[in-house]
Amino acid sequence: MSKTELGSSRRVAPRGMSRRRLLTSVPALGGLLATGCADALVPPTVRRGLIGAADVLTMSTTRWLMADQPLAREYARSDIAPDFPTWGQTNPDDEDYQRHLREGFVNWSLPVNGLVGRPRSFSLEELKRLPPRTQITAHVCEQGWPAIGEWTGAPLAQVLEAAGGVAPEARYVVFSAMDRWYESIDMFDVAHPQTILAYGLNGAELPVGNGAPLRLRVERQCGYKNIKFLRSIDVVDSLAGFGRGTGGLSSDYGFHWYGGV
Ligand SMILES: Nc1nc2c(c(=O)[nH]1)N[C@H]1C(S)=C(S)[C@@H](COP(=O)(O)O)O[C@H]1N2
Ligand SMILES: [Mo]
Repeated sequence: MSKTELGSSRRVAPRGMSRRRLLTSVPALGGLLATGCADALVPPTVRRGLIGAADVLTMSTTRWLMADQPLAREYARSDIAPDFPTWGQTNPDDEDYQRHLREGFVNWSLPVNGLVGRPRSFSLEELKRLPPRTQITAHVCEQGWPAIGEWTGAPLAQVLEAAGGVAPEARYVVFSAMDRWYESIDMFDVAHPQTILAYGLNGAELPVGNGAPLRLRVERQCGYKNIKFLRSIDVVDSLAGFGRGTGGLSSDYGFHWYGGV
């Protein structure tokens, strides 16, 4: 996929943004900045040249418009796609993954490491015992297809809370997958109520092709940020040490780190 395709899939302002919303966003942004939340405006990785200027402008404008954390649009049951597509990796050949798949994921667990009060692992059952959230949203793949699905999962903020909460110096959450994909998001998206670790799709267990047993749903970002087949989570103050250090496999290969829809 070319960079232009990626760029064109992003909109600077969410649809239906009114002048009033714009104006009420300003004090909210002030609040963001007052809390020292500059990360919310500038990506950790900026590409070279003109497209780098676009990286900064796109993220800062989007975040300015979203300073009060609006929800991504949620749809009706009747809007759900009959067959949610599978895309990219659909069944990692990783040995551990294949074993967990055979065992029905009963021995799988998600380590939550790094800058949390009590680093620990969560079994699927433990994640399901956290207050769940269900949302019918549009998945927008940067490669040109959207699909509406109903996702159920544990809000990421709840998971981190159950791990003792995040330290003040935490800046990003890094997600590693069983197919060696990794991605990261900043605390602004971590805190959003629609950012969930999903174990269900359309009222059923998350299918293998869609990332079983657990995937990220970060509804205000493109398809590629919604990482499937989660292996572990790290709460960090720096993205160095993961892959090529840009904060994701996609950004390692030249995509914008911030995939705002
Ligand atoms: N681990 C992992 N996560 C991934 C991918 C992948 O190949 N591996 N593909 C990404 C892309 S580009 C998209 S569009 C969505 C596709 O999700 P789906 O298979 O549920 O449609 O997953 C994203 N997350
Ligand atoms: Mo995608």
